[in-house]
Amino acid sequence: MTWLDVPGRAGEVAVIGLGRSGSAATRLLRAAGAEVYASDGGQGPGLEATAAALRALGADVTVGGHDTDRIAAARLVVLSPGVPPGAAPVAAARDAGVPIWAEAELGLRALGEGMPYVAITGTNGKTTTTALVGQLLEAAGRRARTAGNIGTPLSEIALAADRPDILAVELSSFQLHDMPTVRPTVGVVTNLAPDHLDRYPSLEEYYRDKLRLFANATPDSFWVTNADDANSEQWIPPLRGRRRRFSVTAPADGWFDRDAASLKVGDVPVIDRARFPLLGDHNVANALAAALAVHALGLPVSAITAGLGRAAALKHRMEPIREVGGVLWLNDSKATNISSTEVAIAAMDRPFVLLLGGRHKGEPYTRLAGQLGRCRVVIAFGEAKPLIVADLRGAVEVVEGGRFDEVMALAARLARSGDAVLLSPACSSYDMFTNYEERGGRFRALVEAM
Ligand code: UMA
Repeated sequence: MTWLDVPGRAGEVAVIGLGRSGSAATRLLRAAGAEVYASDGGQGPGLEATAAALRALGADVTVGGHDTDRIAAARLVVLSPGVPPGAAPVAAARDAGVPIWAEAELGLRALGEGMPYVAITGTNGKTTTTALVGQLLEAAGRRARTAGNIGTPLSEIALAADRPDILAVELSSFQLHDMPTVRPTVGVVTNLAPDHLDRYPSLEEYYRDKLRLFANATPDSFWVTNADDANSEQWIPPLRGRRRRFSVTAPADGWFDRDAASLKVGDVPVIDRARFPLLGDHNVANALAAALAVHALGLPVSAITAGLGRAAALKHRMEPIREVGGVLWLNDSKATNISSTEVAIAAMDRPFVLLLGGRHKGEPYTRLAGQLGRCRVVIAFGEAKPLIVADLRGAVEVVEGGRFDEVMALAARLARSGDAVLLSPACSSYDMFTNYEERGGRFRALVEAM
């Protein structure tokens, strides 16, 4: 039996969605000699180009729709994370009893049981934590790669000629939903908070997908969880294996000793807060999570100290762009839910103008109301504008913005020297942009043009 065999089933593999994951999965499947039917419901020149490249590799590709009968007859479906479980092609596969694997499941199976990986999930901070784990492993001389939701599909790693010796894998709830054999060497949950209520019928179902990370826990498993997060403490059950907790408020396995201004693993100082370059307590928590994860793998504290000292802010995550006329412009476009924006607000140490808006994801904005003490004004924009205005009026001054360049010009007028302008929208970007990266890129371009 090979990594691709599904007991009792034969025929072609159906790949659904041809973004980064579906495209990489199709290439991996073709390289493994499988017959592939790949389809995408979208249209456009980009998808046509992808389709042509995959056809050249011998895949049968449809764009602009899915042949659901063909998908229902497949031996296996490989699913892109952005395709919701209720979508017609997914429902067709499920109703016909076809096994469904997330693209990440496919990639990890291809890499084989021998590939160790740290898997990081959670609502917020998982990308930063994944990047930090990757940096710490590299600082210790390991040939590490980051993969998964952070950007590079696992299938792409599996296809690459130079095999890493360990991975830092970011997993979203969408991916975990269809990963029946996930079994990380070390698993990290950064925190659990409401998100994706546009896709999940309830919060419980969203959390349940996150908790699938633990489904195959063994006595050898290693888990890192957040002692400060009441949701994690409540929802994560007792686990097989060893569990370590991090805290920025009290002594724990990994903790922030505020009096000594030092990040510690147990009693051992790892790095002074002043030497760790990322802004905000939330990034101290991410650093502690990453430190505990690599410590579990046997990395020496000296390597952790060196790696954390060299950490750099990721794009679109509390990323300082530059100061213009005494106003600091901060790009936190990745904040696509309320709790992520709460974290950004908590990290602000000067007055700020907050750019809030985009496509609404289901949670009320009233939760932000009590935290806007330093906020000079909120500029509401995008589809969520009327909801934001209704939810925050009375708590803070709210003005309405139009197009994104007008929002930026308005922010420049309203901010005073010594302020910051914070793009931390608490919404997805899909009403005005292709994705959050494009939104953050536009923010940067407009600031650079000032
Ligand atoms: N599509 C269909 N049928 C449908 C719905 C969509 O064919 O019913 C097609 C679309 O037309 C599109 C394709 O599916 O062409 C897109 O697939 P995708 O949304 O899964 O996007 P990918 O490019 O494969 O990117 C995915 C992740 N995207 C999502 O989970 C939405 C990327 O995470 C990830 O980096 C990438 O795989 C590599 O692993 C992004 C993300 O926003 C950053 N993640 C969410 C988050 O962090 O909140 C979960």
